[in-house]
Amino acid sequence: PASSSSSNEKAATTPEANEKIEDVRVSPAKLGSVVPTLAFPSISTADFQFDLDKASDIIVETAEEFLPKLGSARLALVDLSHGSKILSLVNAKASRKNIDLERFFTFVGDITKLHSQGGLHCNVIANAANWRLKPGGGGVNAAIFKAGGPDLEAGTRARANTLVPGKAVVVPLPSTCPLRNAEGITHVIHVLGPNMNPNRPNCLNKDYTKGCKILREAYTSLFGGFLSTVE
Ligand code: AR6
Repeated sequence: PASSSSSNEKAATTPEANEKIEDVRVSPAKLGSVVPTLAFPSISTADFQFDLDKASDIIVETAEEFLPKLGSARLALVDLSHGSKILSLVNAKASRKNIDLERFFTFVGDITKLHSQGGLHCNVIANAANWRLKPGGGGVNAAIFKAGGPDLEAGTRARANTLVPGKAVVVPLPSTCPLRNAEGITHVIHVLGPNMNPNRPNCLNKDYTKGCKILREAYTSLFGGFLSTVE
């Protein structure tokens, strides 16, 4: 592990010098095993039909705002395919800003299998939930509830029965939960984003003034919830 490999160097160098050595030597993959990391899907941009360009602005801006509060913790936007448009937009916009790209990055994979299949260790994952906090319904919600099993359902119920758009709820996972055993995930944060799909509840009928406000609140609530698990 990273900590033991640096113990000899610590004795021989000043703390400042030692920190520098660790910065260069420890690979991001190794850091992944110790650094608190939130993996999150793009909220509202698939089933809820939110505009991708507007969503990518909000993701990058809220991440930029939270990174200084998060210490060394990392934020990873995840999607299923290398062709993901939201990942490309966010990558392009983040690279134009003064953002630490080691702590804010995109990753391709199934959010329920990031450690076992993708080699990325995230201790917290976010879910793009529905207002009833119910399993199923497709998308990332169905995948996360399936992977979390009854423990995730019970843990969710213990915290909340419903969610309003723009809000998030943090659910700690017990040691029996498969997401915790197999993937090292200690918390799932359910987030309800704004809905632009006329076939789903609370449709905003393309009102992007409201929609953008709610999506911004959703990410603020999500990153704030992650911050509470780090502190
Ligand atoms: N791993 C990573 N990303 C995923 C996965 C996965 N397993 N599955 C989907 N995505 P969506 P929404 C990406 O539709 O738009 C649900 O039925 C996907 O490519 O899951 O907020 C709920 O019950 C997209 O980028 O969420 C709600 O009713 C992102 O996750 C409603 O859909 C979000 O897509 C929420 O709709």
